Amino acid sequence: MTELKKIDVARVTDKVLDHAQRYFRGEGFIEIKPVMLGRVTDPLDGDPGSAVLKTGTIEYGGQNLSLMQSMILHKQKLIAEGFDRIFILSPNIRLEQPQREKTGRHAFEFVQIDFEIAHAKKEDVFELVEGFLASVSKAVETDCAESLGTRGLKCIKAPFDRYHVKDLEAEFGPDWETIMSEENDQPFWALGLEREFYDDEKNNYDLILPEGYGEVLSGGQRVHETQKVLERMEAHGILETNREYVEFAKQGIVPSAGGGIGVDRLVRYFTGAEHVADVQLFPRIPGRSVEF
Ligand code: ASN
Repeated sequence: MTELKKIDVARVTDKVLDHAQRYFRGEGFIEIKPVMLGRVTDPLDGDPGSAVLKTGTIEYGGQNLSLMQSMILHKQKLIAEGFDRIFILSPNIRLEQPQREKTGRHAFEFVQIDFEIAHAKKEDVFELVEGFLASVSKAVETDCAESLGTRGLKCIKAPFDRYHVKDLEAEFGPDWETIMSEENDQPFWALGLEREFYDDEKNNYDLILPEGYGEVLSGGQRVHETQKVLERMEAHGILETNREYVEFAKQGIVPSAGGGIGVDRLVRYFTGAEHVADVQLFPRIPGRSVEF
């Protein structure tokens, strides 16, 4: 494959973002502006897929504020306030361990298409995301042919297969994600992963891209029973550090489901790039120094 030019990466990224905004609006969502600092953020607790060294913080105006690791808690707050279907092009900072460079898909600054649906179940999310992936891949193939060069994109066919992680682990061992991703030529859902306190243990999911590109979305039906939320937070040792969320939970969480789609990961798959660094105009890769 010829070397990917920055302008080609930018064109494919532009197409993905443009399509996402059209698609989600067409499905009845409204776009919410991102927040980048919060009194709380996604603690990324209990998710073996995450390996952050620490949460980035700044002190300002006498307050200690966290850099947004994901807007999940803010999405839940809006849902509780009566919002129904929301999405955000959400910039996140995750100070990942330097070894994450080797995965080819970890960046410490990235944007996700983060969405949440009030009173939804996992099947609602599957249908929404399958429709998005099938249509965005067509849009990229048609409108970005020049940028894709010799990269032959497989036609994405919905619905995607669904597997339980327990079964995948039993068959392939702890490396199931890599093995299955490499063996498949269609995306597939993995269900029931070990997760952060806010995700239902049984009804959470990852979407894994084919051809070795790995995870592109994580999400779940959210735990909404106050008692259960508090128990899970306590078990994860994060009750004290998330007092504001505890207060929110006590007032009542509205059930919802959602997820976040990593934009760079999707663009990496579409372009066939070797590393996510190759699809970031200003690469932010764990273990590498920032150049500009
Ligand atoms: N955006 C994801 C979600 O909504 C959370 C994450 O990025 N860890 O579940």
